Order: sequence, then structure tokens, then C-alpha cells
Amino acid sequence: MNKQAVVAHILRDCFKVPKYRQGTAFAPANIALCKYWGKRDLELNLPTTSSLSISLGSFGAKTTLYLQEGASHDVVFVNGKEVKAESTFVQNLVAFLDLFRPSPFSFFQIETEVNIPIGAGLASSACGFAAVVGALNQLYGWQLSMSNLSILARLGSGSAARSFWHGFVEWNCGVEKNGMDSFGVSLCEKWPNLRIGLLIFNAAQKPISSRIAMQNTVLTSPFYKLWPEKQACDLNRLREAIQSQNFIVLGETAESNALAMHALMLTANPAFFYSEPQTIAAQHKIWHHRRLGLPLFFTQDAGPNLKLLFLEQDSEAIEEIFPELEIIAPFSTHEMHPEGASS
Ligand code: 2P0
Repeated sequence: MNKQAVVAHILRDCFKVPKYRQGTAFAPANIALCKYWGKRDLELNLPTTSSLSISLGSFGAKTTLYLQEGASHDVVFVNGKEVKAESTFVQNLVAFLDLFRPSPFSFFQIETEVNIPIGAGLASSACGFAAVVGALNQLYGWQLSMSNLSILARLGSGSAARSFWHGFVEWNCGVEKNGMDSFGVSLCEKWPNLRIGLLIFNAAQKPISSRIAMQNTVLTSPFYKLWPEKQACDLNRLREAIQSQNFIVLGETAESNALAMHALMLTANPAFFYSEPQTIAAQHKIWHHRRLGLPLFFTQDAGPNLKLLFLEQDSEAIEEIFPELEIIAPFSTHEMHPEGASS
């Protein structure tokens, strides 16, 4: 099955032309505590395993879409600056919007405000595609369910399936070939004193995209066959830790899951390593302070930056160790349903 068939199925009873002049939606970035690393279907971005994330509150993407009558191509602005049509970012977005044009000769103006570094392993493609889908939902007046929005966003980028909610989100891998059972689900538990610290060493575009790194790992790592079992175990531990608010189990499990993902990449051919010297130095620092009794953990995505996990009461001590830390309180936001979704 291809993307067009999934879109046609989801939008079978929906407006085919925009109902409004513009559509706007915000989607939060999300950080996986149990990672998505490997696909069972490359076309539909269907994952081999389920994953679980925490959203970053007001950090994310806000996108407005306009249909531009008479235009000859899409125009994309990020934070007020036009992005070149030749860039991979615009090409991916244009290919995604091809799925939703009222006619092949209709083009969009896309204006996105992003308050996290793009392409630095901070899940900007996730919130980017989720915000675009939310904005399309508004523009066309589709009033789609959250699960259908999540499925559509997954066609742009897998992790976007998790960017429609605040708080904890689980993305079920599903078993259906068409992926209609593979979408995000919001977990109801809140954890108000949980904190995420962004430790950004390098916000430049990463040299190898996670899409390529992920597929290369699946195809060449002799240890990839162990990954589904590790994921199932970590997912259970995380669910239990969230339910019982056991921070140590949450931190240990998330850190172990990230390290296992990076270990898999080291065993791929060619091997690749997203960490930089500063990443490793910070990891040692975290382990050192943990040995001294500080409950501090990290997770790392497809980039050199770290996301620290800790509790509010330890914020001051942790800021002393990492003064450059950007601290996020993921549950402080009042609006628990991002705009652009119907329920
Ligand atoms: C995650 N990452 O769970 C994992 C952990 C990066 C490391 O999802 O090919 O950009 O577009 O489906 O979603 C990044 O991969 O990949 C990612 P595609 P995506 O957050």
C-alpha cells in the first residue's frame, strides 16, 4: 500500500478543497524515552516496535498554511525567512503536500515558527509534520480524529505520530499492513515535577539523517534482532514507572534504551556515532554525579545533544553542574490538546 491510498482512505468523506483561507496549528516537539529505531514498512513509516515519548510543552512548531491561487510552486518560510526550494527540508515538505493538493496545480504558502533547533536531533521533523497536518485539518475543515491526524503525520515522518498531545504518548507499532492501527495514544498520567533539560552542544544539521541511519542499522547490525525484545521490556518498565511515578526506574530505563540504540549504530556497517567529545564528557559528568546520589539521567537521539531527565527539586543542583541547560517543565502547559485536532 502507498501513501496516496492511505490518504484517500482517511479523507474519503472529507472536503477535497479548502474550506477556509488559512489553517494554523501548533504541535509540540517530543522526546522518545523508548525509541523508534527501525521500520517494518519504509513507504508508510511503520515501525518495527512501539515507542513512548514525552512532549516538550510549548517547544515545537506553529504552522500556518495558505492556498496560493495562481502560484507556480510552494513557498516555505521558517521563522520569517524563506527556505530555498532546493533544500532537503523543502523538498520533503513539498512531496508531503503533494498528497493533499486540491489539484496538481495548486500550491501552498507555508509559514512555520519553530522554537527548537532544526535537524539537531531535537525532533523538529516530528513537530514540523504534525503542525502541517494540524494546519491542513483546519484549512480544509476536515475535523479528523486524533488517531487519523497521527496516521497522516506519520506518513511525513514516523515520530510525528507522537506530536499531537502534551505529556506522555505511546505510538503503537500496529500489525496491519496499511498501518491503520499504527498511531499515537496519549497516556493520561501527569507528572508535574518532572523536568527535561536540553543540553545543546551542536545545533547544526546532522551529517547522516536518522532515516538513513535507522535503515542501515536494521540491514547491517547483527544485534538488531535483539532490539524488539529490549523494546518490549523497556516499554513495560516505562509504563509502570509512569503509573507509579517511580522516577529512578523511568530515568534508568530511558537512559538504557538510548544507549542501546546508539550501541546498535556502532555495530552497523558502516558504523556511525552521533556523539561528540562534549556529549561523552557530559555523560561521564552525569554518571559521576549520580554515583554521588543525584537522581539525574539522560537520553540521546540521532544527534550529539543530550536531554536530561530530573525532578524539579533537583533543578538548582543540576543547573550548577550544567549552567547552559535549558529547562522544560513538560506538564506546566494548561492547553493539553494542541490546536488542530478535533478531540
Ligand atoms: C525517536 N528518532 O523515537 C527516534 C530516536 C531519532 C532517534 O524518530 O524516517 O525523523 O522520518 O520516520 O521520525 C527520528 O526519526 O524518521 C526518530 P522517519 P524520524 O524519536
